[in-house]
Amino acid sequence: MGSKPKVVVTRKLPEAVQARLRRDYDPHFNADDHVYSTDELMALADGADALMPCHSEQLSGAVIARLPDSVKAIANFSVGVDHVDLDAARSRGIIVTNTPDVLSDATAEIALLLMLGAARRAAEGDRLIRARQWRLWSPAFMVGTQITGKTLGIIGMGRVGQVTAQRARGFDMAIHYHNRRRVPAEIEQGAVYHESVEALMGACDVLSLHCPATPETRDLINAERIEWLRPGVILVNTARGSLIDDQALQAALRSGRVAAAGLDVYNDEPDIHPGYRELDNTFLLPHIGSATRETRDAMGFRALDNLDAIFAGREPGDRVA
Ligand code: 8YV
Repeated sequence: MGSKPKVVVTRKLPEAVQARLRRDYDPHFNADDHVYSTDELMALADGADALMPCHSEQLSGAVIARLPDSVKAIANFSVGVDHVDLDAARSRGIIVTNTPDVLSDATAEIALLLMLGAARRAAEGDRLIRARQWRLWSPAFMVGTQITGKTLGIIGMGRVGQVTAQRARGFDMAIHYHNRRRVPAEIEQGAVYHESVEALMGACDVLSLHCPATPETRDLINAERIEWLRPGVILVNTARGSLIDDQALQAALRSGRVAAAGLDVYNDEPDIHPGYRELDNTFLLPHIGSATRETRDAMGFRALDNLDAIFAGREPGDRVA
């Protein structure tokens, strides 16, 4: 091959990933790591061979329609691809890839952190101390819920769901799950399959969301389905904000129908629904599921493996369109 392929890297990536990009490609880096407007992205894409975006870039059908013909690939630095209109990419012959597997451990860690943080009122305790409001200790003080030995319901038994189940077994949790299809016994490891979301919801003490954001899963947790939950359930979301109807969840958190929620993802990030901030029984993180040094490197290398395959004329390992 003659000149190196031009790649627009939309956000700041780890140094080791940028070094490999410099070695093998002609990269454009985003010096101050701001989120590009569509016009900026189009100007940068002019003459580029590929984009390497994050979930912060909304590559809607209209945006993809405007991409120059030079762009042959979109190698996402993310496992979720709900920010990309895959049909639009397909219709323009643009190959799209993602980065599965490499963020499952990190994301499952955050799911467990949220579970524990919500159940044991971690954020509330932290706030109390910082505000110099901790005045007494009493057996009745800050009593939470124990997760040990409880039943964990997992919606979406994909890679992250499976690792979360495995870690939760360390807390002697019984695993129940719903998935589009039942998974094989060696993956199930004794987990109880529920054919419907509603049946699962009535069977668990903690519910953790791990399914992709699609039109079908939008508002999966809505007012109607919340009625199926066991009173006092703990809800955890490390998948996507669109799975939750914010108003409905906040009403359930206010009434205690849902005891607490641990959330890492939201609708309209970072301008999340303000109601979550007002509630004491929410444990909130700013979309850091995969934010570890190890995982960020691995995501970048995985995206680059996909680009390498594409520009070598091979089928990329993680093609989603
Ligand atoms: C990433 C994620 O940090 O990979 C995903 O789908 O949600 C996050 O863990 C982000 O998407 C990177 O673009």
